[in-house]
Amino acid sequence: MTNRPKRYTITAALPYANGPLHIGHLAGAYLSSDIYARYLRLLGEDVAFICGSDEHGAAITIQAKKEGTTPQAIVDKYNQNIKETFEKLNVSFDIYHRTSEQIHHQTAQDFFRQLHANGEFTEKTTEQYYDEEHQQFLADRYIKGTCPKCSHDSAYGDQCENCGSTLSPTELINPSSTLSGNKPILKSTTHWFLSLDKHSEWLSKWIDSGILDGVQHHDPKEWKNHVLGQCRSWISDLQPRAMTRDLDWGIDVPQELEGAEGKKLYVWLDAPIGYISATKQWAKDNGKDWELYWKDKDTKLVHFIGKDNIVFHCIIFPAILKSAGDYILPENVPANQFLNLQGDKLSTSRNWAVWAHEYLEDTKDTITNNVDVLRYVLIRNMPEQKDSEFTWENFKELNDTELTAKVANFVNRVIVLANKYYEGIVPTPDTSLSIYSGTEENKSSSYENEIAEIKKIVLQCGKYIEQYEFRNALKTVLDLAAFGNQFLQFNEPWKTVKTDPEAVKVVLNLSLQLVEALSVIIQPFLPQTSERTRSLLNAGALGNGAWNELVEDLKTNKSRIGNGHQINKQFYLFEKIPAEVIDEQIAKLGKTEDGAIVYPEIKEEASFDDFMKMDIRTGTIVEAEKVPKAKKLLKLKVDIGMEERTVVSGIAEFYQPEDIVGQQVLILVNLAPRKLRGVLSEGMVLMAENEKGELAFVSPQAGFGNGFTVR
Ligand code: B3M
Ligand code: ZN
Repeated sequence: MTNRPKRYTITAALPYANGPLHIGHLAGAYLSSDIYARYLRLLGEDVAFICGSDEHGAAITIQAKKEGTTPQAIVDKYNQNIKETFEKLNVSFDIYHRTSEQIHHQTAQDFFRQLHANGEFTEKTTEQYYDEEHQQFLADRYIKGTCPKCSHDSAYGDQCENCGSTLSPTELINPSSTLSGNKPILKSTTHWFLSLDKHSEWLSKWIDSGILDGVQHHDPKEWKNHVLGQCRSWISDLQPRAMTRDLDWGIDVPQELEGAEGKKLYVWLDAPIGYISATKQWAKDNGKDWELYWKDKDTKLVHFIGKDNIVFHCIIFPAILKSAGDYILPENVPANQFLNLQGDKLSTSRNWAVWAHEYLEDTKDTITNNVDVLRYVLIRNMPEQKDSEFTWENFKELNDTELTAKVANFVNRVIVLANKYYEGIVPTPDTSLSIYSGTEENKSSSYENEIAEIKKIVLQCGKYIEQYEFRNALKTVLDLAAFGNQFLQFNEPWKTVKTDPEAVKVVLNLSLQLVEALSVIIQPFLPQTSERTRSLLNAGALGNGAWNELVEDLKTNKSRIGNGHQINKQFYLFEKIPAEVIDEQIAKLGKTEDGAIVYPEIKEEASFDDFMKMDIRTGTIVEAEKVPKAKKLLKLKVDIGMEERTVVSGIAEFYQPEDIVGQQVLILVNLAPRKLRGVLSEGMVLMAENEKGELAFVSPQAGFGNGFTVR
């Protein structure tokens, strides 16, 4: 074994308490962190697994406005909902805290004071967008506009969700306030900026070589490429970043500081400190010393997050931790990418999502072991290195062909045969007898060799988990079940039980040991299945250190399900899913709870003059081609009567260039021209978008001429 740290602090991104959890969240930060924490506990390690609700920031206040209620009511409602869902999914946090707790406000303010005292801030007065009607500065998410990078028309002030670029509000083209819909004005305001630029030297050394204060802190080769890539592109251009906001919801800037009135801490300063406050609370409740988990060099800190949180955890939070004093930094940040659903991006507003709490409710009587089926499918498809895809068809397929046909089938066969031949009493094997191997047909083997095979798989599984390769790790669990199935198949105890009963005792004893090993290594992934399997074996609950004990026992050939032990009667761990159950789930996508389609909200009122400003005309596409290296964009030539216009249009996912030449369209011809991927776009072809995000042309009646206005 490699040198292990004394303890682990494992964090999972604090979900915003502004809505329920969907499968994208689970496949992002939560199942990965749960596997890792569970595994380490099974190794007997000292683990603090930390999470909680992120209850501040515009994500909350915007949702409150949408639901016509207060931010407090929103966070109370969703904190409860999220916490319960995590419990039902058996995500094993040691604490699920809230950033609204007093202990957190205190901790975050103390950090701010410390950074302030250490001279980490500069106060700067800058011009920021302000909504005159609402008399409010517009932070990040309160501003929408066209993305300067990909021309997506509803990018936020801090980020474009279409192309993933990080933005600042003033970069947006045609910015508008999400509060009033008005064009915001610029107004000056003073804020505290964290001088990130001062930290770029040690940060880039730390990211690139893993060296911190002259010593090897971690091996950067163990970090994911996409994480390192994002970090490097940020480090090359570190700018001071405002750590306060003009808001009325959040943690107050310490009021003794001059100019603090009306200012709140930036949510990305506040939220990560939430990991520390949560640890304090947990330590207090459990008689532990929180400082060991955040300050002792022999503690390994790992942050589990989704890819949209990388810079905050790899650059900004480390800079804060280091500036504040003697805190440790993360040894890894194994961020996951995004999960898509049935061929499209997850979208909360279009209800293109599978909500965990709804799934659990919908399937509790129709899918056997429904919690673990969902966990299994999400781990099998975890977006570890690149975006991945969830489909209900694949969900059924994996349940039927892997969980049912391999795992449940193997365990069931062993339990049934042991009950049938020995009334459920574990037979005593003559370990000197020869039997067939589970690895290759007709290969003769021994009890000892087969135990060694099991051990190999168990060790491989652990190795993968330590490398954050959870998909591969889960595959080894499946390998163990497949190995067991083959072992039975090659030995055919049902044929030889009469002719060679002594060999059959060896085969079934070994099979029971295999089932027990399976119940251990499956635990980090499918905890309920582990429990159910152990109940079939009539074996006790797995305690801390159980994985180590298993490995030790496998090394010394000690049976873990002893001779003469009484097991229980069979029941199925998993069963095939009826097609209707899946069909029902597919039908729900893009609809509200009562089956109605989710229509976009009606926008703010526009005046007749606003409308008349837009010059919309009839036209016909006369040429179309792909834009190189842009999978969404087509370059079109549109005939508008008096001339031809070049337009770059984001429709490539729905239309082939050759199919749309001759298509009549409506085109906005007086939109300010702009360059996209080096091509000057001189207008916008109007498209209708449905609840699934599919696009369709809007055109005049066939044969209507080009160049005429629409009004
Ligand atoms: N709540 C962002 C998110 O949900 C944020 C994570 C905070 S982690 C400290 O994507
Ligand atoms: Zn964009």
